[in-house]
Amino acid sequence: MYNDNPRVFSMFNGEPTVCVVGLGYIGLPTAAVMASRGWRVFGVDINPGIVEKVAAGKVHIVEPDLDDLVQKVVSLGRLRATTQPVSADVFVITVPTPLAASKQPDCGFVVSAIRSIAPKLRPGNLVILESTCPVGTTAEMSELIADMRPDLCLPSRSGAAANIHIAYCPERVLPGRILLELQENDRSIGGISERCAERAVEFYKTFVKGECIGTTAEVAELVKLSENSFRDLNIAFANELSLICDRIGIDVWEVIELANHHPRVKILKPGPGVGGHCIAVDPWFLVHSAPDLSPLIRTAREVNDGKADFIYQKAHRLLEADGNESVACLGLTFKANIDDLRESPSLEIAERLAGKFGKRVSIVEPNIAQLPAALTDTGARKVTLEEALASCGILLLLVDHDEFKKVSREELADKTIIDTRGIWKSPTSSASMGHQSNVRHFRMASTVGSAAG
Ligand code: SAJ
Repeated sequence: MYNDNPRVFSMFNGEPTVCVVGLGYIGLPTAAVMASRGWRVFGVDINPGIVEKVAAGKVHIVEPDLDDLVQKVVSLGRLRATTQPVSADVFVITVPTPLAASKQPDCGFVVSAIRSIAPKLRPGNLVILESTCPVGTTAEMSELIADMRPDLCLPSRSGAAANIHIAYCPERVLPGRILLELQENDRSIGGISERCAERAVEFYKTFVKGECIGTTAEVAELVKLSENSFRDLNIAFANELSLICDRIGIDVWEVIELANHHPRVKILKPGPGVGGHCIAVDPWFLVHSAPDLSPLIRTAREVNDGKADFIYQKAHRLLEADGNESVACLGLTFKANIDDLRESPSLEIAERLAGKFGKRVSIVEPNIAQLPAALTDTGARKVTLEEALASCGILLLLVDHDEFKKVSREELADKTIIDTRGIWKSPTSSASMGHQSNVRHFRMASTVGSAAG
C-alpha cells in the first residue's frame, strides 16, 4: 500500500523508520506526509502540549487538510509523537532558527536537536537538516556529532569511509499550500559528501514528486537564503512604489496592474510589511555573512519593516484627528487565511495602536481564538467582523482574509478606510492600500486609463 519505492526501502532492514525532530509548521506536515508514504515516523517535540495533541491525532496549527492526514496516520500507527528522539534509520531536523536581538542567526535549537539525536545514532543512519541556516551550519553539525560520537565515522572527517551520512535539504513550502507543495516542489539537496547527497536524494524521492537535485550542503544552504531574500527584495520594491504613489496621489494597485501587462514585468503586492518566520528573517542571515557586500538585501529588509511604521502613522493620525472615533484592525496574522502570527507586521501595527489608543481599538481575526498576550491588557477587544462594521468608523484592513473580501460596498460606504492589501479598491474609492488618494480612475471598455478627478 505504501511502499512505492522498494529500492530505497530495501536499503533498510525491516520497516524503515524516520525520526522528525521539531513538530512545527514544517515538521508536522513533513512527518505526516512521510508516514502516509511508507515510513514509520516518530515525531519529536520538546513541547509536551504539542506531543500530547499529535499523539491524539490532532494538530496545533491551521493548515488545509493537515488535520485529516494527521488523524489518519496516527490512527494507523504510522506516526507517533514523543518528547525524546528514538533510534531510526533517518533523522530529519525541522526546528526553528530565530534571529537574535542583534539580527544574528540563532542556531541554538539546531544544536540542541543534534545533541539530542547524537546518542541515538547508529552506523548507516542518514541525518538531514531542513531548518534555514547560515552557510556552513551543516558541516558544523557534522563536526558536533563527530565530537560527541567518536565511535562513528562522520563525512566531515572520514570522507568516503563515513558510516553516517549528513545532508541539508531546505523546505520551500508555502503556508496554506504545505501538503501540496511538500510533494510537488523540486528540492535542492546538499550533501557533506557526494554519497551523502545521493542517499538524501533517494530518501526524498520516496515522498517528493518534484525533481530532487543533489548538490553540496553549502550550496543548498545558500540557495534557501537566496530564495527568500529574492522575494523580500521584490516585495520591498512594491512597498517602496506604494510610498511613492502615496506621495504623488496615484493608485499603486492600478500602476502595478498596468505595469504587469509588460511581458517581462511582474511586480509583487504592497502590504503592511513582510511577516512570517522566513522572508522577514532569512535575509538577515545573508547580511550577517557579508555585511559589507549586502546593502541591497539590508535595505529591502528596512523598507519592508518601515512599511509597518508608515501604516501605523497613517492610522495614528486619523485617531488623533477625531477623539471620538474608533478603529477596527482587520487581521493580525502575517498573511491571509492562516493562524500564524510570527513576525506579523499586522500584529505589530495593532499592538502599537492598542498601546496608544486602548479601547478605541477593536480587533477582528477569524483564525485565532484569543488575542495574543501583548494585546490583552491594552483595552483593545476582539470582536466579530459584524460588530466592527457596526461600531468602528475607521477600518484598517491589514490581512486579506477571505472573510474581509466579502464585505460589500454598502457596508463600507460611510467608513474611513485604510486598505493595505488593495482588496476594497473601487473606481470611486479614495483610499486603497493605505493611501488616501484623491485620484479617481476611469476604466473604459477597450482600454484602461486614469485621470485625476
Ligand atoms: N507579501 C507581500 N506581498 C507579496 C507577497 C507576500 O506583502 O506580493 C508578504 C505576505 O503578506 C507575508 C510575507 O510577505 O507577510 C511572506 O509571505 P509569502 O507568501 O511571500 O511567503 P511565506 O513566508 O509564507 O513563505 C516563504 C516562501 N518563500 C518564497 O516564496 C521564496 C516559501 O516558499 C518558503 O518555504 C517559506 O518562505 C519558508 O519557510 O522559508
